[in-house]
Amino acid sequence: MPSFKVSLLDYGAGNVRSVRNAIIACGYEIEDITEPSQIPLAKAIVFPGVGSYGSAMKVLKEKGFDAPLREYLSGRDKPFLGICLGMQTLFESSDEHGEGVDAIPGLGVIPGRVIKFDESKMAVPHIGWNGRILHQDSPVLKYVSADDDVYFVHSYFAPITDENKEWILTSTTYSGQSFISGVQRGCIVATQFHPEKSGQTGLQVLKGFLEGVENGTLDSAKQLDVDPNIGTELVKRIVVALDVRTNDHGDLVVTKGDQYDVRENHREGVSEGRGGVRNLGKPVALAARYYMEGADEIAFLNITSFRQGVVEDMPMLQVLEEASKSIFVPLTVGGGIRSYTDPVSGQTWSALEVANRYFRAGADKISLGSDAVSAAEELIANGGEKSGGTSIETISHAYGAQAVVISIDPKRVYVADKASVDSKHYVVELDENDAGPNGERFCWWQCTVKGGREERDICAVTVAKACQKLGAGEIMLNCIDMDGQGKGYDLALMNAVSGAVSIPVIASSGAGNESHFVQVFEKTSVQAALAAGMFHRKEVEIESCKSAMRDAGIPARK
Ligand code: 1PR
Repeated sequence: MPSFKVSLLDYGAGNVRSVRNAIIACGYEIEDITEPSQIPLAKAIVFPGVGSYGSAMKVLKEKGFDAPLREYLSGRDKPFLGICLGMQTLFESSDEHGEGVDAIPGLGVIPGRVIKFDESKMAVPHIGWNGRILHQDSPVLKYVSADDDVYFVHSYFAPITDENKEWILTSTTYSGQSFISGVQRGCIVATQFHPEKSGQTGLQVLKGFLEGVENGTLDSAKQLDVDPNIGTELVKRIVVALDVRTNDHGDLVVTKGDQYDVRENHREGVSEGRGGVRNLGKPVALAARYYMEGADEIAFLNITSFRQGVVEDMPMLQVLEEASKSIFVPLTVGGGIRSYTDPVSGQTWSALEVANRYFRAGADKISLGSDAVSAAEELIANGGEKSGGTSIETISHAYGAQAVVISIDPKRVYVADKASVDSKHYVVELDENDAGPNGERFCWWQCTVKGGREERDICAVTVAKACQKLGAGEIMLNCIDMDGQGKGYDLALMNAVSGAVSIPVIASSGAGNESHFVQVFEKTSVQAALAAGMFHRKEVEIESCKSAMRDAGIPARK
């Protein structure tokens, strides 16, 4: 039985539920720090950072936590674990929300300034699984092997300098940029990566920290010699999507569309008319299976939430609460996230308030579909001027760009003559084997909303660029034509959008076998590939996709 409770410094802006669940999974109880007076009495403080640097430091100051926290850290003899932003705040300042002299001051425990990745050289944020180079032999890492990848999601990093070198526990490289991915001096430990989202490896890091506190060996780390020529690389992610909706009996089931039609039809033994909603399993159980089988991320999409307010849609929140108790890789949730007015009471919820419910229920990222198209249309109608009021802007300001995924549902519009298309749409010339039904060699991708039920006069590339400008951190790029066909991804679409934005793109729709993952990573610059049907129908194992990727020289998480 552990001899202490973990003091969790939850300043209320982030999804700390996943950190709670991970600490509990390691067998420890939690005491929330709600008063500054609790800080000096804490046996071990865990500070999970979510959101932006500025908001974190502002809240620490407002709650009177900053001074006692500096005092707690001053002797380096009291156990502390900072996570992501919780590591960055240990430094002197950050360029997030203000560069140079306007930089927001941090706790100033570690020399150095946190700066942004160069988005002209790499996709930003740095999202996904990457390695660690060990600079110290620490009890915190005693249960994990040096080549186990861990999960990162951040746009800012702490550079290695002569002044902070002795703090480095681990370093990581991303597109040639080395950065501090873990620090330790004495009992102060912090990681840029998310142990609570790094699967079993992450839980072992937490276990190493907590055990070091328990048996008093935490400050026994020793410096290691580091080969300056070794680096690490961001692996390509496999995301599993679970399209969720209630079936005709009101049960929440995982279903899968065939070009967004989720009802069974003649192909599946239904003689005539429209069959029931395809039922491929229970959301939490299926997600847990994929987690154990090696999914790098899991996305729940509530595909009929455009019909009713998600605020009333408690089942989806319960799915997240349940799933986040036993699934320790990033969970994205989408479907119905936008502002709402209750038709009966007239009460209004902002998109941020709706998103807050999902984050508090355990989501790491939220996905905006229809509302993202509306936000893009509004930006364009305003001549590119941001209003500050869109769901993308308000949610990414509060939680960081990396917490906002845009789900685009486009369909191909084939044309024989490029000049026949309005110049506002991005038209692409197609390979001969990719031509339209009448041999058309050009196409553009028209966006839809409401699950493909309504077409909008805006193309996928325009929406992607606009949403990046509004603060989105990632694009989940579906394609209605390819959805559920098992013939591979729409490579032309993936290249058109990836070439137009600097944020990561997740390829989606159409995967049918291992070769489609190899193909999309070889022929496009997407950072992740999503599949649904082929996994739900147990046609292909996740691990066989990863081994096909490794055989083709494409990095995949173990
Ligand atoms: O518009 O913000 O309420 O979000 C609705 C969300 O639900 C969007 O992410 C939209 O893509 C999704 N959605 C809505 N209707 C459907 C449908 O199928 N009827 N899912 C639907 C679309 C996207 C993936 C899918 C991949 C891979 N599916 O989840 O699984 O395309 O499929 P495959 O590997 O089987 O080919 P809002």
